[in-house]
Amino acid sequence: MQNVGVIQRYREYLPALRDESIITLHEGSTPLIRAKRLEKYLNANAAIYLKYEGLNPTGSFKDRGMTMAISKAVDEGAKAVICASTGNTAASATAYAARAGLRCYVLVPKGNIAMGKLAQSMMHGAQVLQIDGLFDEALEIVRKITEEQKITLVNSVNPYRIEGQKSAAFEICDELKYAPDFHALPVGNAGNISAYWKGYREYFSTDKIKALPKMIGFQAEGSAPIVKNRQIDNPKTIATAIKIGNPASWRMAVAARDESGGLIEAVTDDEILHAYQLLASLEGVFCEPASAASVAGVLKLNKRKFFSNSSTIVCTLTGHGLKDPERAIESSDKPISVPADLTKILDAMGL
Ligand code: AN7
Repeated sequence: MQNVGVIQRYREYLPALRDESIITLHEGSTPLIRAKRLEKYLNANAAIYLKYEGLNPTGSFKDRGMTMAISKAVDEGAKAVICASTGNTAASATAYAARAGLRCYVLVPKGNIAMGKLAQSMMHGAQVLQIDGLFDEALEIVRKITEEQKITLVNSVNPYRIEGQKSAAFEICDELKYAPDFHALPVGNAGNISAYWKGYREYFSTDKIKALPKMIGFQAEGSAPIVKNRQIDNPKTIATAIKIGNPASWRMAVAARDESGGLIEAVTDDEILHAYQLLASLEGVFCEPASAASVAGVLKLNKRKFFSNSSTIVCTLTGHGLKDPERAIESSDKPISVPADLTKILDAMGL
């Protein structure tokens, strides 16, 4: 069956749009992968699923919201769009804007965005502005720009982004035929956890599911404003995607946590990198470091026997590992150099 994209698949749950305004790269319908080797490793009597959002067209979950935000911009006659980004929003916005024929500006924190994401943004013909500053400052600036200029803001403060992103929760329920007991996510600007919670609640209120999941979110220890309940002025983490000190959807994320009876906790960079490597080596699933925060959090909670027997846990893996090749190479054993000689190669292989 052809993947028609998020808007056409879930149109009845989304704001109205004219057909001719729809801009899609056939995002969504990503795999929900059972992680049996990870379950065994955890010694957990739980079913763990990975929602592999790295398989969206630009390699992250942002495409779900971007198809909606860019289509709405087209519907409303916009000529240009702008966003601040730690990388993935920029990669997605530039691709969808290119497809729509819209001008696109992206502001990214210089030196703090993974190479793959920068490459994507540069390829799609957008104006890429690197600022000497943090994501939080970039977001403040683009908000000011869009108050004064006729440019549409496509960060997740644009409500259509959340509308599109909630489709991931629908897909999980459609596939499992129920909602998981727990849904684990990395939390950065806090739009995605809010979007999933909105999706689950809508399915609950239309009787598509009989129970709601507990939302469990994870921030990086050095960049955990929601956990610490205060803005972080100098956020630090190797997971550059979630290096955010003052999340735009802070209040919505706290509501998702509290209404669902879940939690938002911190995981260290070491815990993130450990989960990142485990996913690749145990499950064959390559995600970017920030994405692994969801699994790092599940590992941490599992150690303190947080999950009851036979729970179903879904972990969203928000972005593809190829986004950040430098981190992957840094985190792995180096390849062995050998001459093109059979005997020497067999010797190196230990055979
Ligand atoms: C891989 O691209 O904020 O909590 O500007 O790229 O919804 O912000 C990215 C965020 C998790 C956090 N995982 O999601 C941006 C940006 C990855 C991400 C998050 C991001 P939110």
